[in-house]
Amino acid sequence: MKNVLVIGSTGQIGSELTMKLRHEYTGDIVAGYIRGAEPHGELAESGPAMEVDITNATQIAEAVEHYHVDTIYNLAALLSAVAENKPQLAWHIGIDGLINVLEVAREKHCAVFTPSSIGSFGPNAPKDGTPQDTIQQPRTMYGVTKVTGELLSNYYALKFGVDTRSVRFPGLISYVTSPGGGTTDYAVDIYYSAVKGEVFKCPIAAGTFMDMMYMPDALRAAIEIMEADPDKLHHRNSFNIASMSFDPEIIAGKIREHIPDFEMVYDVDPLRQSIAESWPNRLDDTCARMEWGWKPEYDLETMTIDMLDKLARRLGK
Ligand code: AKB
Repeated sequence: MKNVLVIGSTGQIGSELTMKLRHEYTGDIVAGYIRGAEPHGELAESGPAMEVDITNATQIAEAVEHYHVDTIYNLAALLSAVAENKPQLAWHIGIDGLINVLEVAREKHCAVFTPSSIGSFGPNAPKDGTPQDTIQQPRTMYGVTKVTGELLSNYYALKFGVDTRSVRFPGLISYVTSPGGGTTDYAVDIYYSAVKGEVFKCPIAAGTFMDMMYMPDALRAAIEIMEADPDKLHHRNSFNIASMSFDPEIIAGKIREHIPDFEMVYDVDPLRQSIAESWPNRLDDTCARMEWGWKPEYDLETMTIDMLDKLARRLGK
């Protein structure tokens, strides 16, 4: 049995992770939300929900006490492009919020998962096969909060024995909840355009490679890392994980294998393009594979088949 608090439960990852945790564990899986982003439908009806704003330490502590929470999934964050426009808010949520979570976890003995990202690397990290341990000097506020979050989480593990763990997520692709404000969002939006029969305007230039992952693999990673045997973990915050890397031409070509008249034109967004160019092309995830048995199940082909099928059903196409 596990009692889990998911902070940011109505976001892109949270909405699916909360439901998966409810299917896998018998305890209370609490959907933490902020005002204006309340859970609806199955998420609201299938388990407890509570207002938990990550910037409000009292709300976090109350939820943890009330539900005897042993594990916190901290999914509150502004994605990379939005964070560049609101850097102070990105820091407030990403770091002041994280300190709140870590302090409650220290006092109440909770384990904590806080995702990092490919965005924690900057232009001077090796671009291909980016190693687990290498230079992390991001040029974005999103990346600054991710690197700081990794260091802070490791600090709480070493200094106070808080069981903090994390993975560096690639761009996540899902047909359930849209991301919003990320640099990798185009790889979700392209499927919507293809299924709707629209011409896709791509904000990222041809030849720009980034790591991507299908949501079912990402959810499994978030659960498996928290269940991993701690004695086998040499790293904690945060593990490189990878499953596929492509540029806009490759994903468009893959979609055309299924929808031959799909059209894409380029309308490059300078902000997103500069962020994408500062990120790795492809991470090396050997340490995750060796330390806790990480293995992705989806590649571009199997993800594309599933995305097109599920989206066609959802959009009635
Ligand atoms: C973003 O694009 O900001 C995120 C990420 C890669 O962390 N999807």
